[in-house]
Amino acid sequence: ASSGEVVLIRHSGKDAGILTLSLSRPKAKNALSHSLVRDFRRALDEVRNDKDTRVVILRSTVPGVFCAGADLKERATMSPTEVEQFLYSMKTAFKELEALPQPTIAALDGAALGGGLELSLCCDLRVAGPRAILGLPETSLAIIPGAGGTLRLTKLIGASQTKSLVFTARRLGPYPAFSMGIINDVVEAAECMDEKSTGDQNLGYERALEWAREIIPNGPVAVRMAKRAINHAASADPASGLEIEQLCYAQVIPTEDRLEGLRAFKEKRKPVYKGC
Ligand code: CO8
Repeated sequence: ASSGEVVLIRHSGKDAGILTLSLSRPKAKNALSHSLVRDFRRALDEVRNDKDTRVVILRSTVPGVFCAGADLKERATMSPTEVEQFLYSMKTAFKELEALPQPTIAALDGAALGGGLELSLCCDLRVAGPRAILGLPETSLAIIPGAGGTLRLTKLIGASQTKSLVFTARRLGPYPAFSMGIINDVVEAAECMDEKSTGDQNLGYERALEWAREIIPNGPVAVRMAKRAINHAASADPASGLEIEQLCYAQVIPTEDRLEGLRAFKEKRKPVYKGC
C-alpha cells in the first residue's frame, strides 16, 4: 500500500512532458522514513521507462520545507539491522534518482538539510525560491553526511567549500548557496515583491517549471544522451569520458529528429521533435 507521501503528477496541455514528484509528509517535514523512501523508489520505477516524461521536477508540498533529511525519530526506534536495511534502501533510491534518463530539477523553497540536501544533489539542476535553507548539519549530530553528500557536493563545488559547510554544520540561504554554485538559479528578491509571492506559493517550483519548459522543446533523445555523457564524464578518466561521449553521439545521428533540426534551420522555423 502507498503512504501517499510521494505524489506523482503527469502534466498535460502546454506542460505535457513534465512530471512532478512531490514529497508530502507534513507532520515530519518530509523527513525520509522507511515508507517514504519505499514509495519514492516505486515512483522512480514508474518514471524510468516512461518515454513521454521529458523532465522530472522534484518538489515538496509542505510550505517552508523541501526535506528535513533522514527521519531521526524513526531511526531511534530501529534495530541495527533495520537501520542498515533502511540506509541501503535510501542510498539506492538516491542512486536511482541520479541515474534517471530524463533531466531532473529539484525545486527548493524551504529547508533542505542533511539527507534532504543530499537528495537534491542527485538531481541534475537545483533552483531555489527565497525561503530555501541548505545545510549539512550532520557533524552537529555527531555523524557525517552518509548519503553521498561528501562526494556529490565535493564534485559540485570543490573540497574546500564542502568542508566549510560540513565542519561548521552551517545553514545557508538561497543567495550564498547560489554564489557557492550549489544552486543553478534563484528567484531574485525583487521578483518576490510582486503579487505572485503572497501566501504559500512555492516560487522555487514556479522557477523549476520555467526551466522544464525551456528543456522540453529540445531533441528528447539528444537531451537524454547529453545527460548520460555528462554523468559519465564526472566519474570517468578523460579517454573513456570521450569514448562515452562518442557512443552517446552515435545514438542521436540516426534519429529523425536530427534531420528535422536541419530542415527547421534551413526553413527558418522552430523544429518539432518527436523523440525518435
Ligand atoms: N526527522 C524526524 N522528524 C523531524 C525531522 C527529522 N529529520 N525534522 C523535523 N521533524 C519533525 C519535528 O520533530 C516536529 O515534530 P513534532 O511536531 O512532533 O514536534 C515536526 O517535524 C515539525 O518540526 P519543527 O517544529 O522543527 O518545524 P520548523 O518548521 O520549526 O523547522 C526544520 C523545520 C528546519 C526542518 C527543523 O525541523 C529541523 O531543523 N529539522 C532537523 C533537520 C536535520 O537536522 N536534518 C538532518 C538529519 S541527519 C541526515 O539527514 C543524515 C542522513 C544520513 C544518511 C546516512 C546514510 C548512510
